[in-house]
Amino acid sequence: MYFNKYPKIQYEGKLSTNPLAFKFYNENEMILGKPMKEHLKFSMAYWHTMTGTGQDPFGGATMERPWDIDGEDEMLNAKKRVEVAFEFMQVMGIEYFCFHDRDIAPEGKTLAESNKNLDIIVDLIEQKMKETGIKLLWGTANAFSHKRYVNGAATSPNADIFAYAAASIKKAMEITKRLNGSGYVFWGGREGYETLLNTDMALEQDNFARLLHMAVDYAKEIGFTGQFYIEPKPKEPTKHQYDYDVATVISFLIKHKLDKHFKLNIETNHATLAMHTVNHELRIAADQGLLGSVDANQGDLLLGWDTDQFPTNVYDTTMVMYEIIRAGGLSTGGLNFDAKPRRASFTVEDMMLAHIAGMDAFAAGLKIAAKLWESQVLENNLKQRYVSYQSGIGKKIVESNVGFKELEAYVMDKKELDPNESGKQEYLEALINQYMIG
Ligand code: XUL
Ligand code: CO
Repeated sequence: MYFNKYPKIQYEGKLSTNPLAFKFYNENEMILGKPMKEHLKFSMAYWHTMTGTGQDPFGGATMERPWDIDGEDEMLNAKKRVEVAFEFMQVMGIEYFCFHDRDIAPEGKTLAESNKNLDIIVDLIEQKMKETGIKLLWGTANAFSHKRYVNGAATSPNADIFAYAAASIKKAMEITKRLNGSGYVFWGGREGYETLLNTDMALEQDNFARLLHMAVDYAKEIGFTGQFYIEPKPKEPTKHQYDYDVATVISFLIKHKLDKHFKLNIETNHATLAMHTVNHELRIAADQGLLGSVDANQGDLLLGWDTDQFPTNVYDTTMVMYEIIRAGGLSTGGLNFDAKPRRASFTVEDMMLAHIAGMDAFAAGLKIAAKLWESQVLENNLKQRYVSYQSGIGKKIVESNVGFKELEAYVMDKKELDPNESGKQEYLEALINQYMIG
C-alpha cells in the first residue's frame, strides 16, 4: 500500500552515505554468542508511528501520511493502517510491535461497539502477523485519553469509571492473548492527582492494586501467560503520578503482594523526568529481578516534559545495553520505540530515518557495551572497590554474623582506618570513552 515500494533497509556499514541504510545495525552479526537482533528486540509503537500527527498545543497536524484520508470512515483508515504498519515493519526489519486498543481501532459509542471495532481490526492484524512472522511485544488499554478518565481510571473517585476501565482492560488482555503477546503493560495514564485537597490517596492507590489483582486473576482464568509490566512515570499528565519511578513501583508491588506477577517496563524519558538516569532505573529493577522491558526513547535535558524523541545518544544506549547485558538480557521484553519524529520531521521518509537512527544508536551501544562486558573491566573494578567485604569483618557483616557490640569492639582501639579505594570516577569515564571510540 505504501512502504512495499521500498526495498528492505540493509546494513551497509559505518562508512555508508546512504540515509536509508543501517550503519551499525547488522541483524545477524553475532554479539556475545547471539545475533544482534536477539539482543535488540526492536518494536514499533503503533500509537506514535501509525497515529502520530505532529500536533502540539500550539498547532495542528504536520505529518504527511498519504494513506490517512481526513474525514474518511475511521474504520477504513484503521484497516489501511494495518497494511501500512506491517509493510513498514517489514521494510525496517522490525519484528515486534506494541499497541493500545484505541491506536488500532476507533472508539465506538459504547464499549460493545468499541470491542466490535477491535475484533474486526484484530482479525486483520492476526492475518498479517501470520503472513509476516511479526510478533506482538505487548498490548495495553488506553485508559487516559477519553474524557471519562479525566480523574483517572482505576484511581478515579467514580466507581463507574473504575468499572469501565476494568472492562476495557479485560478486552485488551483478551486481544493481547489472542495475538500471542509476550506481555501486557499498565502505564498509569491519569492514575495520580493534582491536589490533596480533593484526593483520598490511600483509597485511590488501594483501588489501583485491586484492579491489578483482578487482571492477574483474569489472566489465570483465560490462560494468558504473558508477562505483566508496570511502566513508571513521575509526572505528566498529572502532577503526582502514583507510579513515580522504579523504586516506588517496586514498593507498591511488594506492599500489595503483586511482585510475583509484574515486572517493570522502563522508559528513558520517564527516568529523565524522575531526575534519574535510565541506567539507575534499570539497575534498581534488575537488582530485584524485576527488569522486564524498555521503552526506548530519549528526552531533552533542557525541557521538563516527555518529548519522546528517538534515541540517538550513543552514550545512553551504551549504558542501557550494558545494564541489560549485566542483567542477563530481557527475557520477554524488548526495545519498544515509544518515540516520535519531531514535528518538523514530517515526511514519510522521516519515519524510516527516525527508526534507522534509533536502531543504529542501539546497535552501536550494544557493540560498545558488549566489549565492556567481555573485558569485565567495570565489574573487576567493582569487585576491587568492595573487596573489604570478602574477608574478615566485612565478610561477617555481609553474612549478618555481627552486631553493634562486635563492631564496636573491632574499631574501638584502631588508630587509623583505611579509607578504602579511590572512586576513580574520571578514570572510569575515560575508559568508557576509550571503549566507545577505540
Ligand atoms: C506515556 C507512555 C505510554 C506507555 C503506554 O508517556 O509512555 O505511551 O508507554 O501506555
Ligand atoms: Co512508554
